[in-house]
Amino acid sequence: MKILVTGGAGFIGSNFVHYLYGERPDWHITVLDALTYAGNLKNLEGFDESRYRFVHGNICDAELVDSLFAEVDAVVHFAAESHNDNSLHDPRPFLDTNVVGTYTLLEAARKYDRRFHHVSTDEVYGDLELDDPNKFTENTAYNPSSPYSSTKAASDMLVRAWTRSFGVKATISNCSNNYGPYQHIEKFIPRQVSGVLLGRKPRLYGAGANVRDWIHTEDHSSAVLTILEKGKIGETYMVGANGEKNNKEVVELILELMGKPTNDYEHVTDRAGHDIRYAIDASKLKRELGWEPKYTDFRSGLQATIDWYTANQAWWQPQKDATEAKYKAAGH
Ligand code: NAD
Ligand code: TDX
Repeated sequence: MKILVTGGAGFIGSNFVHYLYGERPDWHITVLDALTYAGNLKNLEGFDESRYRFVHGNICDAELVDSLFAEVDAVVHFAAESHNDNSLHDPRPFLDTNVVGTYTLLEAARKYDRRFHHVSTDEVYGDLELDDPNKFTENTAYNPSSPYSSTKAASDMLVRAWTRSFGVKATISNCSNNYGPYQHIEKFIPRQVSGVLLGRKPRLYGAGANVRDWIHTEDHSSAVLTILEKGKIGETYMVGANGEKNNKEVVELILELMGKPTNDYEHVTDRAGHDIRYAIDASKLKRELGWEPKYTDFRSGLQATIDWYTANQAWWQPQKDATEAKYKAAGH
């Protein structure tokens, strides 16, 4: 099996490549990544050249994409502009990569009749009230809030249309918030952990009541591989691990695990259009494909993540000042 992984130098993509490399020793992996601010070749060290190659390029480059699709059997598509706050400041790259990039890949999947798995997010469904007993399912109506989530929703729609109209052999997964190693320090958990390591206080948007449904990135990887191998063409699968926590609880736990007073944080300007709550019902994936998450103890998963950022300061330190300068300009 020869597989192309787009966005494999980012957070979830690189964790997936490490997972796949360990789980499927007879597969050959090609990573296509543009190495934007979010991509880092240090995330992809230690692979044998006979089983892995890196291609530096853009998913909007139709000629390059065509040549790579010609050589592989299947594609897993992680590449995206992924940060909501960036999308509020400058939406254009989100349109280019998330919409035009996905379109470019779909045209190649159609031409070469390649198996295509599209990695998407629960944010396409908008948000839930804090007291809503329902969770997102595969049948929830699309209702995205931000430029980021609207471009991901658009990309999901393109995948569905290319499957129905052109017979592209595609599946889609919509996953909740991931955490774990190699996550860019612009994101909530690594921003706070790296800040505390530098003696700074965590910064909570608004009151901190917003809820996210956390899943360890390794469980996302196992879900994607399960869907790639066993998923039914044309189907969508929700991916989540019953990890609902409000942001204040997460900050307090980070402070506790890092030996600081649990009230030692600041409230800062809220995000415009900030989604209240995400919650995933992953029962279809469990029932139909037999997937189960393994890393469901958030406390120990968070402790391991804190340990990783503590041991890998050289990995994140070069990006800290530029990341915080962007936040300062936005009042966060
Ligand atoms: P990330 O920002 O860490 O990584 C994105 C990667 O894509 C980077 O390596 C970047 O260089 C690459 N990239 C960006 N534009 C590109 C382009 N035009 N051509 C080629 N490569 C390009 O993102 P992530 O958090 O790892 O998210 C990966 C995927 O998972 C995204 O599709 C995202 O929507 C989805 N997702 C993320 C989460 C989450 O919690 N982070 C949850 C659910 C779904
Ligand atoms: O400093 C912060 N303080 C804070 O309170 C930051 C950076 C965030 N927050 C809040 C906003 C959110 O409620 O924490 C929560 C998580 O924020 P992000 O890490 O920016 O993630 P989110 O906006 O929930 O989106 C993430 O999950 C879904 C990923 O970035 C997306 O790519 C994925 O689709």
